[in-house]
Amino acid sequence: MKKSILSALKRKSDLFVSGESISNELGISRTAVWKHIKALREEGYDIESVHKKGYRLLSCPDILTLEEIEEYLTTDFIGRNVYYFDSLSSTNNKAKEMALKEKEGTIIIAEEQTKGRGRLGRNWVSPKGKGIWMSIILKPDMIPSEVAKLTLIGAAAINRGLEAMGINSYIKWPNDILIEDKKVCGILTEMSCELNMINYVIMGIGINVNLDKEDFNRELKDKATSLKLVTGKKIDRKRLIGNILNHLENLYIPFKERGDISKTIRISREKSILIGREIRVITGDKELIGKALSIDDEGQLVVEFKDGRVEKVFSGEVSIRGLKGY
Ligand code: BTX
Repeated sequence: MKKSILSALKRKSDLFVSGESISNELGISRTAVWKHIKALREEGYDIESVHKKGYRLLSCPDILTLEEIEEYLTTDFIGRNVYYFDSLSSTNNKAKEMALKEKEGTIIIAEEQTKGRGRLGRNWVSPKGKGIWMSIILKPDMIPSEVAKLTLIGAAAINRGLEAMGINSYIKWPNDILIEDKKVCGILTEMSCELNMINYVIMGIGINVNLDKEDFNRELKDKATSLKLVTGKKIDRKRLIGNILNHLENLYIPFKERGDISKTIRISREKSILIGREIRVITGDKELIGKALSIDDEGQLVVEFKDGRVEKVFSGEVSIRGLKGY
């Protein structure tokens, strides 16, 4: 009901809607309308009420509920079911708890994470209200070894979503997005599978949107940045989520239906920060130095090592030589 009232107010944008018309349209009492208006105000909606005129929506809060992001979505299923939390330990953990019974495309968003995770048990800084900390539940019908490609699809979608906001970024294969050589976003893809089938995949995306300098601790201040810091202005998180999810669905569908990742690969190559650079490849406790030559059609990084061997790296840790922390 609260959602219907909000839609009625949004439909009229800056005009008044009378309490009577809302109560007639929805078949509820005027007192009930008032109660829902009060609840909306508590969520941060600025609603003016004027005697004999009714209610007028003055502004919406900067929150990432479905009601707030859906006007930016053109997707069929990704982001059409949203679970929104004020605080979670990790959206990936929550998504895992829910994944089996939720439909594909469901997303879990939190305003803050108290134990946000990176790869290999590393920590992901996720301060309240300043980023996009979300996990997307996907259920592709394919063999588990294909899952690494989903991270590339996620990275390409984020790159395109940022571009739609006028922000240029680079992809550090396989799971980071960099701007000005600093990390602005990371992807953590996790899955549950049987020998030959995937039960579900959780694509966790963390984007530093409106973080300020003081949100980054000493370890991060030289190697991480936010969209606000690089553009010098506050970025609309709702529009950004919409752009990313729209691109994600466009890139995901051909992959899910036909195994086609050609468009993702094109973006990964065009926006790669690694190709042509000296890199370190870390596998287990081994570290090798080489030059990133290209990304092949399967999404593997082609590296020429110091001894002249040319090999494909499918997943793993890669850092750029000479760049702090990368
Ligand atoms: P990663 O292992 O590639 O990167 C983790 C490393 O990045 C950390 O060790 C630290 O050096 C650095 N780091 C930590 N926080 C930040 C930050 N906010 N910005 C830039 N650098 C940082 C990358 O793992 C994958 C991160 C995924 C995060 C999302 S958020 C939603 C979802 N839920 C969850 O718990 N994780 C994912």
